[in-house]
Amino acid sequence: MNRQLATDAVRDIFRLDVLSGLSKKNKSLPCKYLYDERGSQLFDRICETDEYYPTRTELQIMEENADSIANQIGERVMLVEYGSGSSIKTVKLLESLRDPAAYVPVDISEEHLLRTAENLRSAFPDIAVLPVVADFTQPFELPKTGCDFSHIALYFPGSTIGNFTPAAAGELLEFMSSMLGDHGGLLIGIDLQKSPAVIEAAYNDALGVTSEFSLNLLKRINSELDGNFDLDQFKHKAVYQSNEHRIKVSIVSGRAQTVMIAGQEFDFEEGEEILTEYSHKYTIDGFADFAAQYGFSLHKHWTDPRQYFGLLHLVL
Ligand code: AVJ
Repeated sequence: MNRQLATDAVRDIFRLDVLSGLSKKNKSLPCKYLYDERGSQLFDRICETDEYYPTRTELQIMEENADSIANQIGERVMLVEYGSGSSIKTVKLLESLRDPAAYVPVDISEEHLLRTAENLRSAFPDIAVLPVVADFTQPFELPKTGCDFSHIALYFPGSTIGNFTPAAAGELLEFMSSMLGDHGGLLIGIDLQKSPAVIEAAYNDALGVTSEFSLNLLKRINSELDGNFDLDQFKHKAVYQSNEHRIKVSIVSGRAQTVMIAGQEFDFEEGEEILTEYSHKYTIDGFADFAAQYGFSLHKHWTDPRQYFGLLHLVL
């Protein structure tokens, strides 16, 4: 497939997903579409806000346990990262691993991915950096490579698993286990349950970066799908749902209004919400039990002194 056809196909799927999500009684949009070029940049800025603790906490855990993590993962690994974004934490991991053979970042945001891959190539000339542009929620192929590696380690940091409903997270774990075969393991970051006030603040930063990140999805629909969302008439909202142990992020219509997208009309009532993201919070034991249903067992885990975040090494 040439590049233009590939781009058109991606655009078609985006349009179909948006039109079907907004046609439902409870409107929703898939959170993976938050990460266009601008969205990926905004996410990096979210990680810099005072309130958003997950990224810096996970990084701190990696820094303080680098040797122990590297020992668990083993030598000559092919590290496959799901949803690599800017690979901030990966640099730390690649530095600590023993003689890593290859790094395969997988991400939906092509430009961002290729730029990051280029930077890592110059920083780590001895590691084969093999980026894959893919939606990792769908099965994808690992790159064919001449480099010899002894096993695969899947790296799924950032608590991205939290965006999945338990059913979808289960499917992903199943797919991961099929990719791993008998060897290798999964190093996964999960955001832990804690005071709802701390969690809610992380998704409602005072500078409004998270709000801009959410509303950027409407901007993207306007420019890529010929939409006419009036961005001043929609608001970001994030609340913690204690029973489900999750943050629910939505975009709320400020008034009754009609929006045109790709030639179709969508009516909004005042206060009507578009669900854009869930971010589920787990306990270490809760997640280990969950993953056990898909054949994984918890080998070792690391956390921070406040127990805000967990990094788990699971093997089949
Ligand atoms: C990248 C999915 C982990 O759920 O915390 C951050 C995304 N959304 N602020 C999260 C996000 C709003 C983030 N993940």
